[in-house]
Amino acid sequence: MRAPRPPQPRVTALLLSPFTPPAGARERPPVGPQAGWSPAAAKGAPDATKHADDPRAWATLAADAGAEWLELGYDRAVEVGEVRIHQTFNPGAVRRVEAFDDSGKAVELWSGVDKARGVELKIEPAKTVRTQRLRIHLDTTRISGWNEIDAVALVGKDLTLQWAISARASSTYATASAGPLGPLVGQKVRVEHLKGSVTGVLKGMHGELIEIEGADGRTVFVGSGALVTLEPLER
Ligand SMILES: [Ca+2]
Repeated sequence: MRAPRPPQPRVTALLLSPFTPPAGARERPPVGPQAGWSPAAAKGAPDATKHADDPRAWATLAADAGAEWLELGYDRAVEVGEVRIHQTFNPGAVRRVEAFDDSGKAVELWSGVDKARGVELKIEPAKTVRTQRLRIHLDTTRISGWNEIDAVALVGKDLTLQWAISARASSTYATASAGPLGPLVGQKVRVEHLKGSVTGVLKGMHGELIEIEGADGRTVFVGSGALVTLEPLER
């Protein structure tokens, strides 16, 4: 008589959603959370090649998903004289720029259509706002293909120029390294693992670790060896 087989893990997401790269996906996706096209690529002075798809610039996960944003932090608060956005690939998708004032309130500096679509988009706000945090809103359906941003300068009315020291974004192509889970990145999922379960947004996969952001804002990593099921809650 043969010993009963141990229960096999059910990995429903992997079975239901075999990995198919999105149309137009790059041939060699980056690997790891620090990989190319991450929000961090928009920190510092411009270093990406102009008019080129370059991992030294930030790119969204999907090329033409619609509303996306990039938020940048600076060392010192200044009264905004100018914002210079370096759009190094498929420029023209920026639709609005906001600055967060000292109280944390978002103040619109500019909104409209970037008709020039040059590498450098210069915004000179009419109003006076003191800030050290900017948010750049894009409508990626305006210009097809990835709309990459290499760097954003905050120029003060005192003529000081600063490059960003921190950055975060609505999405990033860096998470394309999630491999088979790629199609589910950014979606709400329920993960059952050997010690319980967690519900939250799938942020990506880093080696053997699956990153989930819970509703309370806490980030949880589940080792793929401990994964029992991972199922999308939304389609
Ligand atoms: Ca850069």
